[in-house]
Amino acid sequence: MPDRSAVKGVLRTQHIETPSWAFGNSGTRFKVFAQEGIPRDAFEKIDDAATVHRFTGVAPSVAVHIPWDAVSDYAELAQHAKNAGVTIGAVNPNVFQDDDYRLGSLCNPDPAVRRKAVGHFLECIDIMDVTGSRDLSVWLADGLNYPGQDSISARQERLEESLRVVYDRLGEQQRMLLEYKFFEPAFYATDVPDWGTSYAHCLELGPKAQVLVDTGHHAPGTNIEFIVALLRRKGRLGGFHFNSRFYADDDLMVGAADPYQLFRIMSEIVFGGGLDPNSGVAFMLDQCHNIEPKIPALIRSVMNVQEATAKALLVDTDALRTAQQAGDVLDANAVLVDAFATDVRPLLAELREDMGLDPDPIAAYHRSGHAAKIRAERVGGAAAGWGA
Ligand code: AOS
Ligand code: ZN
Ligand code: ZN
Ligand code: ZN
Repeated sequence: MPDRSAVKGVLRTQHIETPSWAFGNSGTRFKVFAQEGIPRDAFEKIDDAATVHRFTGVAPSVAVHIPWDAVSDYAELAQHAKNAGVTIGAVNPNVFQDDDYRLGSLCNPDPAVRRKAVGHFLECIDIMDVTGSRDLSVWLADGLNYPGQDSISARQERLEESLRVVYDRLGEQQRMLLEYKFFEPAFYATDVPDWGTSYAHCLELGPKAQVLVDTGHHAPGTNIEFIVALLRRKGRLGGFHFNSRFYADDDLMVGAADPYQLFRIMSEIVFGGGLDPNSGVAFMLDQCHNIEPKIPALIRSVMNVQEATAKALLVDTDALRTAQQAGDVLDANAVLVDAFATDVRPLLAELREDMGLDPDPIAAYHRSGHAAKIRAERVGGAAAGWGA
């Protein structure tokens, strides 16, 4: 069995990035339910991310979305993050909320619109230079609603050309993470629908282009851990957008819908050496908390990732290999299931105490009075929410 203190040692080094947009108001196309105490600007979103880090100890960075988090001085934003105890992580360009993008961004048939979208990506890399961010997270809403609407292959060519310009602007230490999603907002064909399309573009672009796996972006029944294992083997797994789904891109808390799937994904990460801080696998959350309070939901999400990771680290790999080599199907499966069935909460409580944290981050947050404090402080301002 893996050694308890070694497991804790690895868990200390796993960092889980929170998304700035999860702290703002969000909703569905039916209704956005406004909450109290919501951040009024990017600075306050960073404060909330720092709060999540303060209680969990393993969420030291926050991803930003531009222009939702646009500010006049990014050095000041980065300094603000530093003072709060976190850093600015991935920069997410937004090329889906402008009238010009009705027919797409990097794949748009109009070269002027493509230039505008590429220009926004380049601006985001300028921001990364200032904030010290490593990753440009690229998700495109590009696609087609109707067969015949545009040429599928011409769009791939435009995509290739546009991504090349962006890729060539990346600095030595910077990367482009290309996210895929099989539908929505386009419903007939999406221009980067699956890991294979993303992987093909990344291969052509070069080693700084890596695939980003959003766990909510697959058809029901897709074996996500297979994708993870394959991309990891090929050295092209840039990271995750974690969330859970019952139906589509639900963006619910990671580990809520199917903790066993999350465990299987994390097991492939462990088997593939993806927890090594040098592996370059970024663990990011991409969630929306439409009806539940946001900060506790993000604390819970970080804990859920930690629990799945702890269980994956507890897999008895020697026993697993022995059973696999002996062709013992049931024993091999039992080794995995045993690890999944282990209650790792005492181990994680101990780890938190080792780190000088409260063993129960959610209870500690509620006791802290922080929710009442931000409710009082943040009255009268317009909340900076999803799509703000
Ligand atoms: C969209 O479905 C993707 O998951 C993107 O990562 C997106 O930028 C993010 O969810 C914010 O809306
Ligand atoms: Zn995502
Ligand atoms: Zn998504
Ligand atoms: Zn999602």
